[in-house]
Amino acid sequence: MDTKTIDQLLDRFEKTGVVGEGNSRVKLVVNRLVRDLMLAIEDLDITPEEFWSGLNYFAEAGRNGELGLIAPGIGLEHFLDLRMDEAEARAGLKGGTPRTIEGPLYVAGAPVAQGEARLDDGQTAGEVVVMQGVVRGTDGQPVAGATVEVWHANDKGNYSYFDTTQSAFNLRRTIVADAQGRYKFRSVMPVGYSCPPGGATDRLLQQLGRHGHRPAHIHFFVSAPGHRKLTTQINIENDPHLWDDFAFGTREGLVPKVYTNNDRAAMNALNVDKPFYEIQFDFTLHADQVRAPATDFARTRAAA
Ligand code: MBD
Ligand code: FE
Repeated sequence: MDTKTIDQLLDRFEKTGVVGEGNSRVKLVVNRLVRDLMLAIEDLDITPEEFWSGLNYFAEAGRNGELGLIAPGIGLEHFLDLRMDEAEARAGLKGGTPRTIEGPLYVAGAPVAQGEARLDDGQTAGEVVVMQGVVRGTDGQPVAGATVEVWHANDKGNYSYFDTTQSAFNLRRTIVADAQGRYKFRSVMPVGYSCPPGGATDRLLQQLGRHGHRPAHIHFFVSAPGHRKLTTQINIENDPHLWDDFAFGTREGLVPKVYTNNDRAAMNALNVDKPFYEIQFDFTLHADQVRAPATDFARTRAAA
């Protein structure tokens, strides 16, 4: 079918069964996506079998909660980040800690701690890591009382809540920075996540000739009144997948040095008998900016 015929068909569809105005934005977006899909079916000569297998594929992915994993896996979540970067640049925003994808594994409602927290429940295997830093504005001034939400995987790459073998909110906290903008936490070193084997995302990636692994990382939402919410992650250096992330989340500026602390007194203070890791990382937030799209946009998330 040629494009003109497709457009005539769509024109008829859009005028059939009309009972009211509907929502103009939804109409615009849906009509566009349907047209793009029809053009793709035509150009690629997508067979009925392929069409229905694709439809049922998405149905299964939805039933199994994997749509939020397919979005980063095909690069769409990173694409949204790059578009937000462009919008901020157009609004004249410069500097600030780079954003990167949230992913599908945040859970709202983590315990709140003042200044410092221990993220692991004491029963979680893994090497001890202490991470700390300061939240600042782009003017370099500390942001007193900034909120640092942190979440990460355990030493098997699994996240509490989704992995029901872990205790509630294990490796998840909301840390309120002190009057000098400082936050600090102790936890256990995460290992990179892998897509559930045999699941919708994993099978798709296999067909694309790609793996479903992420490098080890720690997620953050950093927010404060008068500032743009920052969604980001740090990556653990030397991970084999550091620059080969199936979700395209690794960015320059988000790979801090990981130090090994083997000082006996420091080990005693943490009650550990082995050297532990230390990471220093400061966050820089942009001030509120009406000329750039909001970064604290609504998104349905798990809550416990
Ligand atoms: C993750 O842990 C993650 O951070 C992303 C973006 C996708 C899947 C799993
Ligand atoms: Fe993650």
